[in-house]
Amino acid sequence: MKKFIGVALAAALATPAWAAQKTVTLSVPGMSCAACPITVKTALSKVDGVQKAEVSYGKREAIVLFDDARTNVEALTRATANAGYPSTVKQ
Ligand SMILES: [Cu+2]
Repeated sequence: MKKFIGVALAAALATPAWAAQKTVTLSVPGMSCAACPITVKTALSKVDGVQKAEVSYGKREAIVLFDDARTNVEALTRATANAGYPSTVKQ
């Protein structure tokens, strides 16, 4: 228990004070079957700084929660493109 608290504290201290969680919605028009969102989600989840990725096949979009001190929207769209699904930011 004591060790767990120490680790959590170290992680909290390592996070810069200006780090902010941001959410972005990406349009991913290339998804063509129910398995595609799994590939997109895996690609987004592998990006360092991504906390959560929700991919909707029906809407052809991905909602990504990320730490903007560790990654950015460009890295996210690059990750989906590298997985075979180019994406753009949905306004
Ligand atoms: Cu598919």
